[in-house]
Amino acid sequence: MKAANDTDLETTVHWHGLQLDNRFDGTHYTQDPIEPGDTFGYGISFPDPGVYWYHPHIRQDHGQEGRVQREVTPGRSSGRHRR
Ligand SMILES: [Cu+2]
Repeated sequence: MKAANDTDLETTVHWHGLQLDNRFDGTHYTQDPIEPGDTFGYGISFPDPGVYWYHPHIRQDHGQEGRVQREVTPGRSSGRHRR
């Protein structure tokens, strides 16, 4: 997922409910901010059905957030519970 910062504030995108590399977590502890006009590529995937959410980490986030819903695909295993 590519995040494009079209605002005039630096930001990151913080993900909730995903297992991901720390460098893609999107907090200021793990990532340098995305400067206005820049982009950042997040290496994320959604192997399990569910609802996930994300929001910007900036000083004034104005309650902005988004959701990602990964639906169950009939006949397809997530691969996480195979033996
Ligand atoms: Cu968060």
